[in-house]
Amino acid sequence: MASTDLRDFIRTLEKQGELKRIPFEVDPYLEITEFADRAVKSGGPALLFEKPRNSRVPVLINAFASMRRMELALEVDSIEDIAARIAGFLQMQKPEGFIGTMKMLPKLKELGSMFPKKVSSGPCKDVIRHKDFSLDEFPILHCWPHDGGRFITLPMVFSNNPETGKRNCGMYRMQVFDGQTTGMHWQKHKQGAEHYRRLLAQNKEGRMPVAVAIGADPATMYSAILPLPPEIDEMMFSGFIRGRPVEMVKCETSSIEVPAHSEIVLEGYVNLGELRREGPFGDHTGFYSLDDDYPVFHVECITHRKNPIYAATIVGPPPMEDFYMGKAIERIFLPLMKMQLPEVRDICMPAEGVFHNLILISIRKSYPGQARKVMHAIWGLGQAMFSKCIVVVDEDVDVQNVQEVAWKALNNIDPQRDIEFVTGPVDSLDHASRLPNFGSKMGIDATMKWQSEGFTRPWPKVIEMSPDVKTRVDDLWKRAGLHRR
Ligand SMILES: Cc1cc2nc3c(=O)[nH]c(=O)nc-3n(C[C@H](O)[C@H](O)[C@H](O)COP(=O)(O)O)c2cc1C
Ligand SMILES: [Mn+2]
Repeated sequence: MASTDLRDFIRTLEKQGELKRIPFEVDPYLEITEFADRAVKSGGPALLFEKPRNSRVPVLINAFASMRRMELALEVDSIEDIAARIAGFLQMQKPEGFIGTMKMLPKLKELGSMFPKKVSSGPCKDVIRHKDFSLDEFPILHCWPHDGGRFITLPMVFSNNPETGKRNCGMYRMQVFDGQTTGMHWQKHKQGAEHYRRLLAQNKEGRMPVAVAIGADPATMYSAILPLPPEIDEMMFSGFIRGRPVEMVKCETSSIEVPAHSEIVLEGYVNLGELRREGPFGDHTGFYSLDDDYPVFHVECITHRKNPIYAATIVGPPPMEDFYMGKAIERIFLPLMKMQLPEVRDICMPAEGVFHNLILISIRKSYPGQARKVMHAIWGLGQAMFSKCIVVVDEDVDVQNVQEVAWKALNNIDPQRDIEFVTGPVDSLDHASRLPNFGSKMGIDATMKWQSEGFTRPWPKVIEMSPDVKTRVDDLWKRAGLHRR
């Protein structure tokens, strides 16, 4: 049964030995970061700080910070199970006869459970505060020494597309400016920014309603980071993962809906045209992202549960919690990518590549130039457009083994011939590109080169010992008293 809310998930983590409570005072100013960083880098548990300094609200951090915790969050034995379920739907065929139709019913029921369910109230309305509230009551982290301030780091930011009315939920950090005001760091390419642009085009003076939920059931929190196509509702995807609809409740001050089981909800608006300096922020690249102008979020009303719990994460030099969240994205989206690019066998985004800097991809090559076709397809595929370096290898290379990729790819390339540069949009966090959001990207065709690609020299085999010799030496090895390999 899917977790109902954050508390349910905390109980699960605790039962599985995946959570440590910290019963004494720790400072949300830098100290919690140092705890979380050490924990994730040493394979430690999720942390629940029961007494953050200057707040009565406990802080949960690193709840997703290992593959095991990602599996518990998404209630699967392996993240591949979700990929397999998606593949099952993509390969669904028209049923044959009565028995075929009957066999399909569970799948249809599964589809029915995806859709969010509107409810009239929920625990997030336990306490409703229209005035006399302040963000200072919450233990919002000051993450790194040179950060521009305190940042809400794990928010689910809800807005509606002004043209289609469709909902979007994205995770965009929010810098606290004062008790009622924050930044809204939706980057240019993201859906929140698109809604803002559409509204601004219609009405330069108006307001854009926005609601921010902090802490909910883990699948719903997680769905906020998924790179879904713009018109796909993250809440529906969460329902699909959970096998149970997400219950949504209307805000007090706008028609935006938020998960009814949220811990904390900030309701408010963004003034169209109002920008303010945001940052710097110690980011998931491992560098401080530079300060820049971003929209401003004004909080009008806060609703929360009785004794709310504040959910947070920190990002920084990899690997951090977001690496595990991203690894799950890599696995979940592979079947969808394969639908567009059937030659793809596997992909890997190593931690050091911080997602957008490096994608390793293995393909089954069937025609000349196919590796380059795959690169260009990836540069045209949603947020994968940010991929700064794409390395394409043949299917015999295990891309999950970065050492194997480095060894084979570097042997296989003639750099001038096999590296292709393109220019286009780059990640907003890229600090090296010639311009913000615009720069160059590189694809490396490290597949074996064919005659039909103009390569006429012979291509050598990889060295391997013959199996009979291996077996013989297994015995001799033991006779020699050497340890078995
Ligand atoms: C911890 C964390 C923090 C993030 N912070 C931001 C951010 O500040 N701004 C941003 O544009 N994207 C941020 N992202 C990435 C977006 O959540 C992600 O690109 C998401 O797919 C955007 O959703 P959208 O396509 O609905 O806009 C963050 C992701 C994580 C995991
Ligand atoms: Mn979206």
